[in-house]
Amino acid sequence: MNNIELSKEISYALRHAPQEYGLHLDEQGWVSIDNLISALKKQERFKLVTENDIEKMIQTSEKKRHEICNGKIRALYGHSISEKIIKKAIKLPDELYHGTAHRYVDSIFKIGLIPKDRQYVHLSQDADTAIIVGKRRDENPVILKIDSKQAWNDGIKFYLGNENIWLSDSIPVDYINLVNYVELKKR
Ligand code: HQG
Repeated sequence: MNNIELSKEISYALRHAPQEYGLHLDEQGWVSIDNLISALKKQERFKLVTENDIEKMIQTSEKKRHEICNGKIRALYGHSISEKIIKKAIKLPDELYHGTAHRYVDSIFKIGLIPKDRQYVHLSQDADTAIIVGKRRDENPVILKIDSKQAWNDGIKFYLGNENIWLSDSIPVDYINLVNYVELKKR
């Protein structure tokens, strides 16, 4: 068992398939860490997993995907389960970014950003994070700048994922602008 395997398994359980592990998320996505550990231990490769292993995995991960508090654990973003996780709406930066693939751009400029298979659209706090996200789908990703200040003023809600990731229900075309990726790379 390594940290990446453990992180992926916990993300799968807490974002996409809690029922496969006999878990039920509360409305903010929390489950008892003991219940998660018992469920993981049923698999040979996780049979020795401890709470300490999970804490270490979270601390050493390059992204803050999970959070532990008072004997509970939750995924901070990325959910696809049908029961929507309630996120707190809070004030956000004036601009946010979204990295995506060229092949999606026409559709995005027709209907806006939509959550697709997840519960929320995922937006990045800065362009560098957006480039990393976009590179998952396109070697030279398209970076979109979101006028979050205007969107917020017009009543669109944003929710905090972690310190780099913001969430929204959807982003209409009016608030989306193309950023020149070549310009970003020169910085
Ligand atoms: C695109 C990872 C066509 C959207 C990342 C994206 C992130 C549209 C794809 C987090 C569209 C969905 C989420 C439209 C949106 N037409 N395509 N109207 N609207 N799309 O994976 O934001 O490593 O669900 O541009 O780093 O790429 O797992 O979302 O390309 O933070 O922790 O549809 O997941 O984090 O893809 O990534 P995703 P995402 P982890």
